[in-house]
Amino acid sequence: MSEAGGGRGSGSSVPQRAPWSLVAATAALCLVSATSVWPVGAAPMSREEKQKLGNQVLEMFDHAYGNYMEHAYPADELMPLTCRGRVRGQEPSRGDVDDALGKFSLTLIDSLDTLVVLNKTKEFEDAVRKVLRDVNLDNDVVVSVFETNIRVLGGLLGGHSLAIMLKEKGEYMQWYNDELLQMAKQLGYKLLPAFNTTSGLPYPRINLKFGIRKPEARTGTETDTCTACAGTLILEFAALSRFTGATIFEEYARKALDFLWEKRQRSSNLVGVTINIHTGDWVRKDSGVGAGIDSYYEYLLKAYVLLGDDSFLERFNTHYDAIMRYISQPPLLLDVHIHKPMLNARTWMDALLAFFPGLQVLKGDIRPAIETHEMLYQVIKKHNFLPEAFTTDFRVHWAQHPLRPEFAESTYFLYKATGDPYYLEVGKTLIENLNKYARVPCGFAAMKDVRTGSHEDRMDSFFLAEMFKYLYLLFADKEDIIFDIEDYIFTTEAHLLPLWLSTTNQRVSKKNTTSEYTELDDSNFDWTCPNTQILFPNDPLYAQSIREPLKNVVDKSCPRGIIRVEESLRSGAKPPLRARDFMATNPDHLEILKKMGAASSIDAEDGLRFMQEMIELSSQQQKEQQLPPRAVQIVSHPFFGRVVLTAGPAQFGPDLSKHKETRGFVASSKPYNGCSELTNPEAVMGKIALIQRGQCMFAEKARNIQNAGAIGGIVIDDNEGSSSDTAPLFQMAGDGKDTDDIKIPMLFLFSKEGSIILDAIREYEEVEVLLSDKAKDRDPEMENEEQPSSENDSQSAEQIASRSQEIDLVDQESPEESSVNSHPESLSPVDTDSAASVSSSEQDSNPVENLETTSLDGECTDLDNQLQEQSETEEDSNPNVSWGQKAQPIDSILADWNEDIEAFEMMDKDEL
Ligand code: DMJ
Repeated sequence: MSEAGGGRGSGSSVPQRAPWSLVAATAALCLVSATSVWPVGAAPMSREEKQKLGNQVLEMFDHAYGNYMEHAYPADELMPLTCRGRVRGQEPSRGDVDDALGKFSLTLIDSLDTLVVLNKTKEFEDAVRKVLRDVNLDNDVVVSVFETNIRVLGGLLGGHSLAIMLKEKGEYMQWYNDELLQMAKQLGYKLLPAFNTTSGLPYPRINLKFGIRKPEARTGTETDTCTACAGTLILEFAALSRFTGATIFEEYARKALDFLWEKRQRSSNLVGVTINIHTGDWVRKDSGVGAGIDSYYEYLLKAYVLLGDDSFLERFNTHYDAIMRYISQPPLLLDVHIHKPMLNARTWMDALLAFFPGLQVLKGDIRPAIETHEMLYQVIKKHNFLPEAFTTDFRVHWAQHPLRPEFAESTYFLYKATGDPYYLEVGKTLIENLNKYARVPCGFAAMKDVRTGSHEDRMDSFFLAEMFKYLYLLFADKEDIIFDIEDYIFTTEAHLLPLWLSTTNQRVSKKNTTSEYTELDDSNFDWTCPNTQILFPNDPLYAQSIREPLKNVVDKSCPRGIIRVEESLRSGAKPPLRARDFMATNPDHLEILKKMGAASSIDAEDGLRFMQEMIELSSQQQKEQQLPPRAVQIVSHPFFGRVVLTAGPAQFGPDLSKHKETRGFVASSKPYNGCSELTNPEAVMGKIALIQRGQCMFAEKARNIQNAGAIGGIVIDDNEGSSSDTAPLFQMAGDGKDTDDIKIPMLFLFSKEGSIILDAIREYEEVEVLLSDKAKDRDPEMENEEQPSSENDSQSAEQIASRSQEIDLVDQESPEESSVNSHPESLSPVDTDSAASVSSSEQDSNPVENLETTSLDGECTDLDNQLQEQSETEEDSNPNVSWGQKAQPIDSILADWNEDIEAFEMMDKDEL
């Protein structure tokens, strides 16, 4: 028995499965049985190929983990472009996303159980020793309760679970005496003050040292939290209780879940995205399965699997029924309003929902899982990664991609459920894309913009906790893993908790809520495991037959609500007026508008959608005035195209999306500000000139370097520390005059990105770059090279990074000679080029609308025409046809919809 209490300590005997664990076993059965019986028909992947891919995953993990340990540890995360650790307070704040960083070596803790899954037992043992030796959980830092729970508490518990497994096997971890569990318990107690609310819902943040609400804590005034933030605790907290015997953790997590359940919207059985932790009122009443809610649903089902408590399954099934009724519009999953669940609340989806097909597999509902997964895969095939948000017509809505693992997770579970080798091919594509587009000499860098292929200086800890686990397991056979993965459940961060916890320390009192579930529809259970036999009715091509119609869904899609429009066409109903077609001069349109919101709910639905579309259309039109971001790709040794920097466009000079990219070596101009005739034309002739921002207009700089024979220019920001990670996209304005004479492309880099180039020049002298609208495939030379052994490259990158810290910028001469003046206070009082505009695309706070509009409209002409014809025919035959019976004045309709409109506007502003 461990010191911590009655939990299963390291000396316990082999765990027994709980009687109810048939449930988990059954779910597991769903996952494994299909694998072994997959019939001939699909092209299987050979064992050799699977092993090759598994080894590739191992090598990639080594590259990510090795670089973190070498260049970032003990910092929380690696910054893979500058090859150093991200230490909170030492980098410009990124807002909420930094709340995961608690100065507790986050990536190391999050990676612990991945090491064991990947068979790196020795490294695991070393890592555990480092955690015990170095990690301090008592820092004066305000952290997210949710992130700390899933990543750190979950990481420690996953590490403990596998440490005791290894100890029991008798070879490794023989010295281990529940030390990780003790740390987990210490952390658990640190999180408990967050639950000090009347509702039992936790505050979103807590100070690790000072808790909450004390002046030193600097937190505790928040009133809202997200549903997932309050509803994603039960697995870790219950595991902590059951491992240690201290029931308080499980009790608190249950209480929060009970409260959320009570607050569900009773008519729709849906929950909103954010809730007031004091009053329990829904603050955001939109509801989906992605950002803000996702893991609440996941934890209800998994709590049932781990704890065997029927009430969790009943709640999950009730919610699932509502999700399938309102949110699921296969293959799409679209947010709706909790009070008006027939109304879509958005016309875009976020990347976090990619976990949902995996959850549907656990539920046993395979068909929609296959459909949604296939749709997501089509989006990935178009953009190489899943953008943070994309519209229902599959345009990029928010172009970032922080190497999220959800799609890999669903791919793994779908493979386990279907055994279809197609999913192995999907995994192979994910591996290829990661190596091709995200791999940098010092790790893997998040994508700043999937359209340009530019990078961001971040490698989130979940990349190691989740991505490598799921990818490795996808290709692994049972014998490739040193323990039975079926004995564990994955938390939302893919940490492993043993199923035997269900029968350990069950002393927590459970609320008897049976009577609350009377509305449950039994048909829910038709889909649960083990019904995969029915789902795969002797048809080896079942999964393929579900995917096939979706193969071209991305390229051939029609904007918004495809399915509902088609349905209305089929049923002979009049097609709704779409905002993009609306003309204020068309009397028919005005008539339709007047009638919207009248008695029938269809009219109201159309009206609300119309308003929503209008708002989106207008914000889209505003965004379309903005130029999209550009890319500066370093193509010379040792980068070979692997580092892609986000660059701001110029409102003058050639448009890089229409012209061929410009490739050339870089040279600093003299004077470095480029504000007068260059004194070193021989140095910049035929090259891409580097110029510092400030002192004159951008167009003037462009003319000066062009006159000196430069083929392009890169303006580097003189505001020290500025970075595309934290600043909105910047575009360089012209000088208000005719700029047609400027024939060379000009791009803008913030200081951090600029210093990567300047440091590369110091290191390698000859630095060649590509200026383009989108990163190009890396050099074939690079492909022939070994995968970066990391050593040379990362050493160089490290040197560059440390060099960049050392730059002491004193005058305005060439950086090669002296350095760059980057002190903001030394700016000339007339910083004329600061007249440049800042793009409103502000990626960090507002999604960027994709400007590559493709030819979607053209592709949809047929359907549009059909709709138009149908509409005309009906109008001809029945000129009095009306969509609503009781017309309301537009003002009153608008008043009715006011709340929804505000919600739409808010949603548009919200970050994921
Ligand atoms: C992970 O930290 C967890 O999976 C969480 O539930 C939400 N998503 C991130 C990774 O995208």
